[in-house]
Amino acid sequence: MSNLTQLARALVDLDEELVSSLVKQKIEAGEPPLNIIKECNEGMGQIGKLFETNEYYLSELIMSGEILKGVMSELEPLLANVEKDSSSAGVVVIGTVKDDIHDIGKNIVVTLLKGTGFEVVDLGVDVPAETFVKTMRETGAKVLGLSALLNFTFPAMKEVVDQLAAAGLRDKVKVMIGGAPCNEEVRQFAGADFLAKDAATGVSFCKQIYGQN
Ligand code: B12
Repeated sequence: MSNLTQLARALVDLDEELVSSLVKQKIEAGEPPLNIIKECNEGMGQIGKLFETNEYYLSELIMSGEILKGVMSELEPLLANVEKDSSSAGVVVIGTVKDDIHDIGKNIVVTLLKGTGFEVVDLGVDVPAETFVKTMRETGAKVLGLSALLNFTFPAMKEVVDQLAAAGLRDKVKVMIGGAPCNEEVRQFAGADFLAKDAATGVSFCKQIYGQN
């Protein structure tokens, strides 16, 4: 834990005031918002580890989520301005899969996509596979983003992909997945097209699919 930055460390300590003042300082110093998010993610990862080893409990997890939401409310206006030049770049449907209510990462992706000119249909959290499929059919979107942070919700991602196939939509839709514990193995298991390790990579993928790169 010793190599954490001061900001990540403050987050792990759940020191809301220090986190807030460090973020403000960084914004004023012109630090890119995505770098600030990256630092925060390092802290969140560490909090996750402390939770796993029973040094932190659910209350600390909740608190960390609240602090991070505060950081995001500071950063959102800046993210929305990352790239303003494009008109409607395309439609992207996104949501957190069934039985999973983690949404901070997904919301970052939504903000970045909107800031890049995409029209985003955000289905929220705990979204059943049927809702994803219905929305893909209705919107004709070419990209579907699924977020999952719990190992036991990986099958829910696979369920969405399977139901897309059953509905005859699989070859019309590119599925990208994200969320801290997702890796290449999970992507293969779910049958998704793309694994995004961070929000910016997800946006690049959408640009690629909609032919902007
Ligand atoms: C905050 C938090 C919570 C908050 C969530 C608040 C909220 N509104 O989201 C609360 C307290 C509610 C919570 C609850 C639980 N949590 Co929790 N939680 C976390 C924690 C500490 C941080 C998550 C976070 O917001 N990270 C910051 C964001 C910015 O990162 P991110 O989500 O990964 O997103 C980035 C990328 O992954 C990517 N991305 C994410 N989604 C997507 C989607 C697409 C399409 C794309 C392109 C990109 C993308 O972009 C983002 C920005 O770059 C993690 C620890 C960790 N390592 O992540 C545990 C963690 C995810 N939780 C965990 C657990 C176990 C739980 C609970 C089961 C605890 C319990 N006993 O009740 C419950 C489950 C509730 C439920 N049914 O969903 C475990 C999961 C273990 C596992 N792999 O299965 C973790 C990993 C902690 C741990 N190490 O044990 N949690």
